[in-house]
Amino acid sequence: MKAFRFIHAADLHLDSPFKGLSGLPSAIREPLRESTFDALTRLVELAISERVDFVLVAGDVYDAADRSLRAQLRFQRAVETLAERGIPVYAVHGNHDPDDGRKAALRWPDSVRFFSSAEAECFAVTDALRGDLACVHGWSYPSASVTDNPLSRYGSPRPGLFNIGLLHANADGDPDHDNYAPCSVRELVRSGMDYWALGHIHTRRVLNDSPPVVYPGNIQGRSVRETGAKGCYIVDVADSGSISLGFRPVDAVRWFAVDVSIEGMTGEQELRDRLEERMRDCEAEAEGRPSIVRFRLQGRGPLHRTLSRPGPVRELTEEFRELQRRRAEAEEGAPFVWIESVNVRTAPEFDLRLAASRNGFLGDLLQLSDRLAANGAELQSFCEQSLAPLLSHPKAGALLAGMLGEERAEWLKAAEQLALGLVAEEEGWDE
Ligand SMILES: [Mn+2]
Repeated sequence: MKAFRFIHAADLHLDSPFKGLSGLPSAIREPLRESTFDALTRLVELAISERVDFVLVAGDVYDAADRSLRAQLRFQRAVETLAERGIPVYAVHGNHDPDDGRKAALRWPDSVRFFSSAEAECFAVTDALRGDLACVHGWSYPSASVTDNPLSRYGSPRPGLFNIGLLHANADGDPDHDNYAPCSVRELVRSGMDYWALGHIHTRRVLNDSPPVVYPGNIQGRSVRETGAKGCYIVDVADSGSISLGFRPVDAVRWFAVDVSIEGMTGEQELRDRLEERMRDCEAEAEGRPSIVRFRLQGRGPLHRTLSRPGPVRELTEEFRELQRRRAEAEEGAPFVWIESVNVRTAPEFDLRLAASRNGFLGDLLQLSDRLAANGAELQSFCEQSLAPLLSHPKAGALLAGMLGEERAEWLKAAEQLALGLVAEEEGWDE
């Protein structure tokens, strides 16, 4: 077998809209809006500097089925740049950019292969000097929702070649993602392919070592749910056939979710110092990139009293943002650390729950809260009843209905703590 190396990337989501950020200062918003494109540029630079033989993209090249022209032009430019260096690109389309989506009439270089959605295809990767290096099997989503097992479409591996399966799918049914093209890791392992280049799950993970079954994750985090380094794998296949993987970050802006405990803090200064320290940690970890961070304040302590009013946290956040905005405006590409939000989930130093459980009225309230927390359906209908006037509002209702699904457990906890806190204050428990 001939030695070669390739890049396995997935879920480029080019031109992701980054909703909800319209209120950001432009020096913060623009790098974020450009981040999926900048990550693509870094991917191309990496392919060239590492002299890879080819690049694989395992679906969701574009963020939306109606693919913006800008996204298509940027991808075209990327494959053209790679073509000039003799690096071909193999791509399948996934649930975000299915084959029935809107496509601009563009001229693509011969070096890029978009796999058909009619049937799985198999392309041999051929090097002018070394001959056939590998064989890439792939298939694109015909429409957004593919719910049957895709494996039956894939042909058998070609004997004598290194066989790669390029597939956008939810292997082993990750419950956090839409269950498109469900299949099992066992089936993939048994298929006879030498490497499974998967896409769809945005978190990087290696599901099997031999043969490798791999999700590289997306190349750029798109929200606070997609934190940490994002990038691709460089895969080296030795002439002995042994395979080694190296992760390489290419993200342009990095997201962080950081928990901070208020335990032991007595005043605002300590909170400010701690947040500043954590922002410096983010900056160091982001290695020169801008970062966006969501803080979650947790734990028990005397500072809870200050934090239970919205003012102090908001004002502290605004001060930090102002400094970072100035920094971003002063220098293009500055590694600013923007605070996305600060969620307060703290509790008073004094264990209100314990005290309240001994109080008749509050004891009942806690029992109700515990029962609702343990029963999703009951909590759902409780929230619907309590929020009925808001839910019937034409605009607020739709917004709220979406949040109700995801955040009702947090709302219940917050309501419980608020009720306990108010009664405790009234009755002077913690004094
Ligand atoms: Mn995706």
